Amino acid sequence: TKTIREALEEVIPVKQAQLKKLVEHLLGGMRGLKAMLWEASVLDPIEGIEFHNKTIPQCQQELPPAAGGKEIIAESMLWLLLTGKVPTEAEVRQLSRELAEKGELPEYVEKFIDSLPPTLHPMTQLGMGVAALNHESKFQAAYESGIKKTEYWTYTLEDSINLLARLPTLAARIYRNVYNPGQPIPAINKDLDLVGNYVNQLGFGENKDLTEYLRLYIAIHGDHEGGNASAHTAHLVGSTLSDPYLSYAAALYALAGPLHGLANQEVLRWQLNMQKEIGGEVTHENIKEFLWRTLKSGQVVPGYGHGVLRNPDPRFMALQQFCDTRPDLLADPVIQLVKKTYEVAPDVLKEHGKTKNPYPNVDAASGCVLYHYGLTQFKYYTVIFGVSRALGCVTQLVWARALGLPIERPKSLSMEAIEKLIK
Ligand code: CMX
Repeated sequence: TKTIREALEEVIPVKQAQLKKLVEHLLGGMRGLKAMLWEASVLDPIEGIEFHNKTIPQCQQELPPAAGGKEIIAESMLWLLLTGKVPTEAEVRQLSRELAEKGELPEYVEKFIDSLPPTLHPMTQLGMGVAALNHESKFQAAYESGIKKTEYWTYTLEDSINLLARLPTLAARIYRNVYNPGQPIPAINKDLDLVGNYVNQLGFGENKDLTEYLRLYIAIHGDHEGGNASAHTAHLVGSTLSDPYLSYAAALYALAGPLHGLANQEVLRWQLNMQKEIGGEVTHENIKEFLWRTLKSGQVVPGYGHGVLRNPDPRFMALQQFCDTRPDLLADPVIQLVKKTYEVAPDVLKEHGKTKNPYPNVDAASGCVLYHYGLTQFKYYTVIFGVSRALGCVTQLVWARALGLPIERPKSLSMEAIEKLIK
């Protein structure tokens, strides 16, 4: 008698052989398949992301910053994503105040998060906290009481604003519990923007440069059209009329994968290993050798490649530009290493010949600046991405309900059915 494992060991090679014969587009992760409506942003393979037809430099010019700041803030970006319009400064300040007023966590969520082991990955904790917030869902309560389809979007918007308001408070609490337990967390300042409060609660409020960096970081990570794994997950789960909390919790677990948002944690680990191996003498040759060692050991070069982009990611360029204007960042050895890696990695990846995009994506640059400013716990980096990506995901949830989009239900095929189709 076979065990179930032995039975499976027999079946897997047969199916693997069958799979090899099948056409690529059906098996290539749906790359290039046009199958989703997503209003807020469009990703051009060459030009990169545009938010309602505005490039990142245009957004940097047009969107109101925080009082006393220069960079785009989350509220301005959210307004643009949701409405397609550039907000006035007064509109942005009003939105900041609304978010600050709604930012406190319910006590049961605080207790729940505080009860988690600090060894549990911060991303796992974030998803759990967001899912628990669904206890508060106005959409779910209204749905149970029997609302009309035309009213769905208003409750979705209310949940979305509450979620966005609480997400940084939750993320900061996780940071404090894991890395700085026992220290009091400052109260939300109602006159400050969302990210200003987030940085305060993380314990870095004195650092104005880090605050500005995180404002930019969170605004430009906010949306990357609909097909990326986190956005698509939120959209799929939301299409079942799960509320924004549950939809976004699911999205966070897609973001937590190393091929997606976790890459920013991986990049820093990899660059620090490179620094350790290379030692004092950082040359293009040394970096090249390290890149080849990574590739020959069968690993991907983290922070390089992309499912859609075929040029350096403009988000990477925007973060590099932030560094270029600050001498302390330019002098940092890890930031210099990231820059030098960018000078050689595309050619190495081209020679390696596998990836369709040998250029850096946003994750190649994002972590090293956090590291420089003392936010050195790189397991936490994807959480910051998670605070940001909610901007685009909730925008789509609101519009999907406003437009009455249906539950997603694509057709799948067995191998036999595919073979019949292509015969
Ligand atoms: N290093 C080495 N090999 C790479 C590579 C890289 N950075 N990027 C892609 N490849 C390989 C793929 O693994 C694939 O190999 P196989 O044919 O053996 O499976 C081949 O090149 C073709 O892949 P592709 O079509 O160019 O890329 P995909 O669309 O399949 O994947 C991505 C895109 C981002 C997952 C991939 O480039 C990757 O793994 N990059 C490193 C991880 C990373 O930086 N992820 C962050 C992306 C941005 C984000 O979502 O945050």
